Amino acid sequence: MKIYGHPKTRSLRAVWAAEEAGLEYDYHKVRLMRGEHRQADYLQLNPGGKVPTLVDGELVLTESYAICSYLGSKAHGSDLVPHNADDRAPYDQWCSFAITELEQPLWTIAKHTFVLPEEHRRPEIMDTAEWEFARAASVLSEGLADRPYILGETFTVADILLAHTLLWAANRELAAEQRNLQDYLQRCTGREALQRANSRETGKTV
Ligand SMILES: N[C@@H](CCC(=O)N[C@@H](CS)C(=O)NCC(=O)O)C(=O)O
Repeated sequence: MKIYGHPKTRSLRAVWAAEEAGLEYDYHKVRLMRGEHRQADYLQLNPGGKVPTLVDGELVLTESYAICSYLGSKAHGSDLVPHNADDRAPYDQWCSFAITELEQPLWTIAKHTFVLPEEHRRPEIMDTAEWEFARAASVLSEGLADRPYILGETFTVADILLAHTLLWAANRELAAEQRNLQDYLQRCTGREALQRANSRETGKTV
């Protein structure tokens, strides 16, 4: 199994999931600054020229949410992805919330700061995006309440997506102000699997 990624990107989600799942994989760094994600051989795997990408035998998978869910389901005996429909329903809800509600304002900020070509950037969108992020964070805070993880006692892939997105916000000085979200972020980022994932991506030992 091979994971294509780059430090400080959404590929951390995939590597974190692989580490939580205890799976063996090769990590292949796609040097974004050198444009390796725009080269023909990489575009064959990921036509959008993005990281992460997962290759597992014949399977080529893009989209961090799909990759994390696949890796979690592949981990025998783990609860990273719920097995029954009743638990799977809120799991899907919070995974979707992470990528469509919580992440989107951050992605808007990133796009209009450094991702888009300069002529397509609209700096005036920043206030709206920050306001949207704050609104999504308060929905998450209410949903989490006083539970350790979003589904309760069990850490799942939904926590990887949510915590990675909160970490992304904190690194952009948009830390969620709610106490329960701060504790949640600390709890999730304190996991050893994340430390291993970080060293796998950066090559630095912890
Ligand atoms: N929806 C995709 C987004 C992937 C994405 O946009 N990745 C960024 C890094 S976080 C990327 O590869 N950017 C390179 C580029 O757009 O040129 C996912 O969740 O996997």
